[in-house]
Amino acid sequence: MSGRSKSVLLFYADKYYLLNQVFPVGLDLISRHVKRRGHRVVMAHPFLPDRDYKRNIREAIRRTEPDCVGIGIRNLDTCMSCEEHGDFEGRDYRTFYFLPQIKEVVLEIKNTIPRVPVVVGGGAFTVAPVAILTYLGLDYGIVGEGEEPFGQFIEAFPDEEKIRQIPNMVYRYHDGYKVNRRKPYSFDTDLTLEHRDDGFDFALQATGIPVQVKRGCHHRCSYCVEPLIEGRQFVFRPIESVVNELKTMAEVEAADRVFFVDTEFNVPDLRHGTALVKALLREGLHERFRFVTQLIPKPFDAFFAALLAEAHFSVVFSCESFSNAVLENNCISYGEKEIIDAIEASESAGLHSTVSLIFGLPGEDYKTMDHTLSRMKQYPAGPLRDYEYTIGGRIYEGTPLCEYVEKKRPLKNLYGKKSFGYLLPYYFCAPASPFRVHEYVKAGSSDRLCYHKRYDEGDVEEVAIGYLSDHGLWGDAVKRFRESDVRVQSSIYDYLFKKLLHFGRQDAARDISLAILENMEGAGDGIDPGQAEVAQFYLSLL
Ligand code: B12
Ligand code: SF4
Repeated sequence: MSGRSKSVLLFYADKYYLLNQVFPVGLDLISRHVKRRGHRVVMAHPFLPDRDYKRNIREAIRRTEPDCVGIGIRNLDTCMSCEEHGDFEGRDYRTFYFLPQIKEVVLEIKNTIPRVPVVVGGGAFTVAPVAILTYLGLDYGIVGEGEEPFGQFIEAFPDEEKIRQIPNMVYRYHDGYKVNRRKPYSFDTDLTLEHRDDGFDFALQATGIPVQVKRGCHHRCSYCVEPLIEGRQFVFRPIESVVNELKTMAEVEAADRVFFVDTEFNVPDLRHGTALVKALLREGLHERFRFVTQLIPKPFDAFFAALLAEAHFSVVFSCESFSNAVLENNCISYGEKEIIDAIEASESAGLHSTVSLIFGLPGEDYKTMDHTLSRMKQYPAGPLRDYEYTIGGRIYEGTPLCEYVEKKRPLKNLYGKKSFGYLLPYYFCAPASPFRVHEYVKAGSSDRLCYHKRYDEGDVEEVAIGYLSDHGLWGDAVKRFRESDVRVQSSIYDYLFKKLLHFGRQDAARDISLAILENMEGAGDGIDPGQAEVAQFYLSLL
């Protein structure tokens, strides 16, 4: 470390976390790195635990008195054009759009501590850094992998000359911004996240423990931003380092699901994935965890499918379409045959797969949609297979789809608004509008799909209680639990009870058990009666 130890506050500015709790793994890596350089770091969520984000922000600032604030921007929007409960809509599309809320967060931070530097980074930020900094009215950002550059920034600030030398740095320059060249990344094998930030424990149980095995993707699927975020060159993490991390987590974390968060688990070939899965089996980690990851249908074979099944994986195949015309049109590296082979190989191996599709990409017409729908009928959803789909291609800056739209201007297929950096939701959709394509697909497929997420008061309350307990705010967690209705109590009871017990708070554990039992009497339908038995049983343990 150079200079004095600094206090750093990292905000995970993802409001969608209230609906879908994904652990902030990128931010946690940054936190670890900065701590190792000798600084103090606190990670917080601006939208939790209170409904008033301004209060959350002011409270986090009061507690940490930061010398620097980092904001992680993971998602700009949900990439989905037909969200039933979305908060942003236009002609024939509706989605969740997060940037306006992030701007409010920034304004509140700036109002509270105007002299403290704010640095933004994260996957979504990396896609359109200049437009996002302009929109947010901020001076600094970091593109790509942020550990080292963020550490350097903290130590360099306020020396502008030094800041300008930092790789990956984005800063004001003349009338605009300058984006420094990205430094090639390598995994820091000494810096494994063997213990994740406790403040977001709830997410580990909800959507699994994220673990990255490599970075990069060399493909050019028209709509995809991932090569922009992670680069086209692959950077592999030594298998031993992944296995060591998992072995430690097996001891210290309660969650039993691991999500390998690579772009695709099987690019560029099967070698690294095969070596990893064999190591998981050798170490018996498949007996402790279930694993989830995303794959493309090629390269894939029966041997690999069997290996994944043996290691208790379930996989999500990015297939996009069964139509070769659509696949080719979008520079997708596999064809229908490879998709079918992968589906069949998975089924034969007993490997659970989710087939992920996009309807409405360039080249789509009613014939190609009918073809995909007929294949979905031929390979229907069942115990070993699910489908999920989105409609239309979200046009992001720098993607081949964006270049295509710029060049060809297919006006009749464009929905939403073109804006600087393509920040506002903007879609290509053929042969009709997103809503119409959605209707057509729904009529042609009865399989369960996913447009129902919304900010439900009860769910948010559950997440807030989880967050309070993750932050050791026991009194507030118990108070909030007592004030919640029985549905919320029922969903968070198990989690809260175990946390309280783990931290030696028997009285509070008893308190919430008695509260839920009292509330369950006469609660009526919709509440699992088995819950009362669980609470009785837990009480008997105290
Ligand atoms: C795995 C994954 C998932 C998994 C996560 C599983 C889990 N348990 O973690 C699942 C399938 C659940 C998922 C869900 C969603 N995802 Co997703 N996901 C990814 C993926 C492939 C990897 C993310 C990841 O964990 N990377 C590993 C970490 C270590 O890397 P990182 O985040 O980039 O962090 C580094 C840098 O960005 C930087 N950094 C990060 N934060 C900060 C902060 C500061 C201050 C600084 C300086 C730097 C910095 O440093 C970090 C360390 O090097 C990305 C695509 C990608 N390749 O990035 C999409 C991606 C982020 N997801 C995306 C989307 C849209 C979603 C959903 C909204 C989908 C949906 N409709 O439901 C949800 C959102 C859930 C939520 N609440 O956030 C989009 C976002 C697009 C956009 N521009 O808005 C992406 C880019 C995919 C895509 N092709 O478009 N996702
Ligand atoms: S969709 Fe998958 S294979 Fe295609 S570019 Fe994106 S990450 Fe790579």
